[in-house]
Amino acid sequence: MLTRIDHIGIACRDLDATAEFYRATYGFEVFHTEVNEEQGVREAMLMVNETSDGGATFLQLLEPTREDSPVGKWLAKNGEGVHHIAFGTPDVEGDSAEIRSKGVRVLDAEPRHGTMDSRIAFLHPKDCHGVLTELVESAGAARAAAEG
Ligand code: CMX
Ligand code: CO
Repeated sequence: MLTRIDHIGIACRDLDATAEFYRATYGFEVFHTEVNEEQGVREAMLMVNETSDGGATFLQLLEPTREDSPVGKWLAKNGEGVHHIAFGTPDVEGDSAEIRSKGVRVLDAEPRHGTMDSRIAFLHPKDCHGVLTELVESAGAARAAAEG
């Protein structure tokens, strides 16, 4: 069951300059930074709020590490802007299977490594009315579920 918005992914050309815009304009501080070579991104997570299931809601700023990555290709075509939305779940495998059974292409046969030790899976934007959609099982949400 999807329980919250985990993050909104925003493609940018200059991660540090974009993070500074969010700090100066809204007061959002960088909570975490990471390079995810598998996804081809350098990213910064800005926390907007915490949630009761052990997860939180973030903005995820994404700078491509290579031009042929999903974000690199998307930036070349569209310029900077909102790239994807991500829903939080305590059970990414279960939700992926259920959503797949409804005819939506799940791009990741097995969940992949996401930011802050989360486990993630993407849904094809063409099956989601044009919105690239990510499912996220955060390490914190998984812990909260295990503790009951
Ligand atoms: N949102 C909406 N539509 C998108 C999209 C996006 N982010 N990215 C691509 N599309 C659309 C394109 O506009 C294109 O549509 P048209 O055929 O109508 O022009 C179509 O999908 C195919 O696009 P493409 O440029 O040829 O790209 P690919 O098919 O090679 O890849 C996708 C598209 C979604 C399969 C790929 O981007 C992907 O696997 N994404 C998941 C991984 C990812 O995005 N990682 C980065 C974020 C990491 C993180 O959040 O941690
Ligand atoms: Co994301």
